[in-house]
Amino acid sequence: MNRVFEKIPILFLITGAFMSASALADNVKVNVNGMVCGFCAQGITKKLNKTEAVEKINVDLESKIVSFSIIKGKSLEDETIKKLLTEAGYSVVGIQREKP
Ligand SMILES: [Cu+2]
Repeated sequence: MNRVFEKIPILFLITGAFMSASALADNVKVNVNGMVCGFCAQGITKKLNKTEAVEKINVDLESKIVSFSIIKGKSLEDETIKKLLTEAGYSVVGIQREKP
């Protein structure tokens, strides 16, 4: 069970490297405390998907980073990200955005 989730970040890193050249959306990295297992990762992914503003969500439990891209033409404020994750029971340590 755990092994599957360990491989997911690597897959996303590889596909992400190919896609970042063409995508123009913001890439967001959120440092989150409190994520401990695959269920946390699933829950957070679901929460973010509900906003319908993000894609390519990746949860890296080891580095405690949730990363995703903002869909072109949509936006998601830092405050909203913080609120969503805090409501889910996690604490946001920091948010970084980078334009490709
Ligand atoms: Cu968990």
